[in-house]
Amino acid sequence: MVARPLLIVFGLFVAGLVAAGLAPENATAQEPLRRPNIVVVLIDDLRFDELGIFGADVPTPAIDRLAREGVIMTNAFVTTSLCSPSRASLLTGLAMRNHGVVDNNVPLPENLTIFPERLQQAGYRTALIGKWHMGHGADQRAGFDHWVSFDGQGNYMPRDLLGRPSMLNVNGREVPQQGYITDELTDYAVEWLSQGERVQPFMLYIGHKGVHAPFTPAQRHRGTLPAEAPDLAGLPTGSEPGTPMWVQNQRNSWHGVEFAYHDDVDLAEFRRDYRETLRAIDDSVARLRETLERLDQLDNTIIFVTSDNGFLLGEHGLIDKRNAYEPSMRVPMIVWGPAHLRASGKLDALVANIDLGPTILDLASAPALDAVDGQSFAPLLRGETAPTRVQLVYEYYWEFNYPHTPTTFALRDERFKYIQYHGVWDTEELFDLAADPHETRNLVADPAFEEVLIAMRRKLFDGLAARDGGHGIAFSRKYNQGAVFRREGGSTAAEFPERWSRPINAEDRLEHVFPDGPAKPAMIDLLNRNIADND
Ligand SMILES: [Ca+2]
Repeated sequence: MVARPLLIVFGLFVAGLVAAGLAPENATAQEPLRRPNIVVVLIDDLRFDELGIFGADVPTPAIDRLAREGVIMTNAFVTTSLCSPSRASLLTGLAMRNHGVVDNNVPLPENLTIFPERLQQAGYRTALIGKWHMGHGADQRAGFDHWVSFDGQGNYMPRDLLGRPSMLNVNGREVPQQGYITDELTDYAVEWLSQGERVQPFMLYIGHKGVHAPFTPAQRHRGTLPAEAPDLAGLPTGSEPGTPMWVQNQRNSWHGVEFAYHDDVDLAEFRRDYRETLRAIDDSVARLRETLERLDQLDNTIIFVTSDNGFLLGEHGLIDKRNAYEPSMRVPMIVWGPAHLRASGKLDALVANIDLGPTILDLASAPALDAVDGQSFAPLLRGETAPTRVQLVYEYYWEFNYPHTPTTFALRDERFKYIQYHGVWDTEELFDLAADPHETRNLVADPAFEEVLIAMRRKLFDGLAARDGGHGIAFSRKYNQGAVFRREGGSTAAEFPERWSRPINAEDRLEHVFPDGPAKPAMIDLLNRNIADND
């Protein structure tokens, strides 16, 4: 495999390398392998199941068609469920603790290499069109030959909520936004695709503003879908025994169903708006496909459709993302490219946002990134057998502006998920996803799962080690008190778990001194006896 990137980059030497037996098996001296174009459609906050093909009541025919003709990664996750940190992971292949974009305010460090830079080195033309959203400003970044972006979250419409014009940075020029953002970004993408000479492969990274809240559908889609409340039957309500206190408290907050966005959000209308906003993105995918077809580039293009994080729609009594529950950390991942990918249908391997860059570089036969936490799943897409990821480490760092979600560390393997909260006085969580896929039964206090708990705690700590082997927490400068309001007359603060209730001088009052394990009860006994002897 070492020779392959060289072979592809330096096409002039193809014949010689083929003679030396170093060519890919499906290339011949007469017909050198064409390097695929890459299109990444990054949708914001799209949960794993909110597409027509997954049964959602929203027409997404263009994305559904890509999924039907391509590959659906059924176990795709983010290693951090927040816009900027996840976007940094998508571009660098690094986990949050290693790229340092710990919240939505921190810029991507300039010294980090992103996968588009490697594509440029391999002869690709590259474009970022849409949301960058790491730090503030919209200035062009290394790795992109063409740049159309906006500050932060951007705006759906040409004026923001304060009436100020929405501005785009188009290759360094300040250009006012003219219309609805999803359509306008698509216009820019179509224009760029249409301009290129066909001697170089290209990579288009289109980062949509949609479907981020507050959901704002295109005018043509408003009122096109019914407002139906999500069916939450069988899903966690946030009142199950063993539910963390922070979850119960968040219910009546900016990110809870009782006081969502400090408003009286109706979940049925909320989801309708979400879905109607998604429709313009499906239109965008259709236009990009038509454009590639018109340019005779479709067959030589691999298209990724994914999201930077999931989104809760009432599960656990919550909305939004950030937490390590499945609807938050699970994302759609569709890969289309029948001419290049032998796999089709559904692939169940565990993949993550940190794998996107390594996978694209692998498919493009471009040089790999020097240091990554992700791994390529291109072999699976090519229909080869390859070792797959056995576990995912998840991390989210507390943000002062949304203080309801604590710093969260989690370990997810194919069966279990263990979640640990840092910096708060609260319970851990352990779920058996095979028996309880919706995470309704916290097994952390179940003696039958004690060994699993102990092993996962250890694996999580080891997995969270930074590149220097250490563990660190970073945070952002506080600039206001954050969204701290509570609804008048709403829920009061949560009670502590009953299992933590103790009388004075309980036998196990010092149990926190010892690590959990078979030896612990005897050690507690011994300690109690020693204390009694010394009385
Ligand atoms: Ca997001």
